[in-house]
Amino acid sequence: MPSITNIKARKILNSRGEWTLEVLAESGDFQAKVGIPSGASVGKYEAKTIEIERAVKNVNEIIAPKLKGQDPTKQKEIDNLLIELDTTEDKSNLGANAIVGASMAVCRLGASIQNIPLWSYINQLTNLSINQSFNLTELRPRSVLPRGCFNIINGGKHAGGELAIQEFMIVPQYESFKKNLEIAVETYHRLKKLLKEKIGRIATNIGDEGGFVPPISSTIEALEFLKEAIEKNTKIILDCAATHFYKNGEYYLEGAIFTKEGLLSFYSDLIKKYPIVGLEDPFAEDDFEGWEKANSKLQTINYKLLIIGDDLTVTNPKRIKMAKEKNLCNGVIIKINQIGTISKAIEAAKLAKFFGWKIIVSHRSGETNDDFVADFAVGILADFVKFGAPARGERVAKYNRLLEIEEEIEG
Ligand code: 2PG
Ligand code: MG
Repeated sequence: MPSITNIKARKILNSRGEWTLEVLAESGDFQAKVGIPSGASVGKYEAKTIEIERAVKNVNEIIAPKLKGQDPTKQKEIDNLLIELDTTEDKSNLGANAIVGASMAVCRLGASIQNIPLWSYINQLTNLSINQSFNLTELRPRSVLPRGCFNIINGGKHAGGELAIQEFMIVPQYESFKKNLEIAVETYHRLKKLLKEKIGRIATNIGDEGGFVPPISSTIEALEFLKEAIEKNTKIILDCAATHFYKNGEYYLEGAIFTKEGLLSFYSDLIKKYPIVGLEDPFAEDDFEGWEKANSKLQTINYKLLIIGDDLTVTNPKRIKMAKEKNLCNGVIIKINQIGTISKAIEAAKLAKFFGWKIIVSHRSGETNDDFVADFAVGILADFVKFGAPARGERVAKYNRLLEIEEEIEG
């Protein structure tokens, strides 16, 4: 039986110039390293990230002694140990950043010991833990990779601009990941040219996720730019991140105050006018009434419309179940660090799949060059990924890895 011989954390910088964690796991000659992402628009119900020095210490002094000697290929047992060691519901004792670092590093170590690609190893973990009653036959590996959602205009907490909507994502509709990436890149450059011609060079500055930050405050104006830049076979998904412009039952955007009904009709006008196929976090994380309205009324305009939980569901099986019971969404963002372990993130994704929802695996706005999340998305058979714009090193690392996996799978 292989056993963990070393776990060690150190601090490194992320894409926003903030300190984050790098965790190394070793088993004899095998080594695996991961870099930990962190969010800026963080949901209230996410597992809690703690201060970096404490997180490093917790890995080195509390987690490492406990994991040494354990079998790194038993991911679920490792993750259960981490959860027991922390004891809190929100991972605030040891820190979600410390726990997820150990969980991801051990996962990558397991793949390298088994000498298989990380995506394939994660696919095994996903299949092995299938609850028979789910009957998820589609969880077999398939050759189609997730479809990319490319965030090419940045607003909200990811930018120093005036747009309230956080992410304007384009979703080219071809089968091949490579083709979709090519289209996204062409569109990105077309948009850059348009912004420069119509507003000036200042409009081509970029935000945390590599999308442009034009000096405009109108959602419609941003969508008009997108409409002109995209080709016919490209759709749009918006991450509204509405929790972050919500206060005391009302929504503050574009210099106006919206009631729930007002915001709903704002969205329905957008869906009628633009090729929008998904709205992420259209209402605040606790505004269930707004969510329920969005998920029951907006599909009358486009029956395929995805209402996607992120801050609402936080990759937490309990929140996902609650959202299903209340009929709040039909799609879900999966972020490993929102829940803290690989096993729980897989459980969350499988539960959502069982409900018939679409799965979108996501990066965080603060990233490292680690491409773990690309393998994770393929392994759990996500429908979509969102890793930001096709620009900036920490974003393209993930897209480049997907290109490589597609070539690997297709031979
Ligand atoms: C989001 C994410 C990623 P953050 O809201 O979906 O784009 O942002 O990592 O800042 O929470
Ligand atoms: Mg989001």
